[in-house]
Amino acid sequence: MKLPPFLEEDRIEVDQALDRLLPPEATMPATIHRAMRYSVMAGGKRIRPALCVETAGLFESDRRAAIEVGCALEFIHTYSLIHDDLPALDNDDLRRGKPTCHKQFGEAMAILAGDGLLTLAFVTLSKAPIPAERLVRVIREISTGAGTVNGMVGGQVADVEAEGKPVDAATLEYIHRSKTAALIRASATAGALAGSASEDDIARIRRFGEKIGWAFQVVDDILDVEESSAALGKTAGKDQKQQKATYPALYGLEKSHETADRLCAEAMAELAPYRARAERIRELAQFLTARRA
Ligand code: GRG
Repeated sequence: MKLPPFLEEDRIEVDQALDRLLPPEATMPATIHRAMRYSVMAGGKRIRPALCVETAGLFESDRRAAIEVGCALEFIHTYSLIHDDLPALDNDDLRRGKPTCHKQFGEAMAILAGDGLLTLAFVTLSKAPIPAERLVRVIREISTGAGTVNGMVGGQVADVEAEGKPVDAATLEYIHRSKTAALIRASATAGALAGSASEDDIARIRRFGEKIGWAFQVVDDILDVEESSAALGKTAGKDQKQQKATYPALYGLEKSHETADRLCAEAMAELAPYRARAERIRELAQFLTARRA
């Protein structure tokens, strides 16, 4: 899919850094390194690294440090996709327009490639050129966002447990805010922390990330109903088939669009103090919530 020009610029830079940070394919044991590279380099939009780099750019910051933190986020995100696609979870054959990791390398190697990427994320963070006190906060922000308490894994657990059951509004909100918004919030906040943001700025960026991440998942639910598999690069219509807890299922499409718009407007309002400096982040937020794939 076509990305806006500045996002394409970030993507190219992030891809170069990912290539540098991933162990070469021939490194022993070669199979896992091939599988890790296959999934990371399969062509994601690199939204989480872009959010990290662009929020860092609002403040005094070292772009190389923000790129490396962004790569750690992309390793975690890719691990979550690999594991989510496994037969025991979503059982998907297609991801980023290619066969899923377990289809290509087998289930055992896909599980291990996910484990390897999660671990590599923290090796990468530990080496990022950021003052130690700030770096510890970056690590706490990201590990919490990826974790079980209001984080990505916790949200995934609630999502699995809600399958096939009628779900109430509070559970649906918990799933979306934890499964998807938490890592997106961590991406934006880590960027602010990697730069010279004040405590007020950090809190503001965290609220922005939370709202835009939540809106992103509502839009993802909508796209699953409205778009084809070819346009999405993954299997469309799966949510309904698997009786997943989604906004369209609980509220219908029209109300889901309204919710996405409202969350997006609330996120944008948090950026007001940064005026023209936040133009790229506004564009990115718009892309996230208007995207067609
Ligand atoms: C811990 C196993 C485990 C899963 C965590 C993230 C996740 C939960 C599951 C992945 C599937 C899914 C529907 C996630 C929702 C977030 C989302 C829309 C992911 C796709 O992200 P993009 O659009 O993908 O950034 P690319 O391929 O561009 O990186």
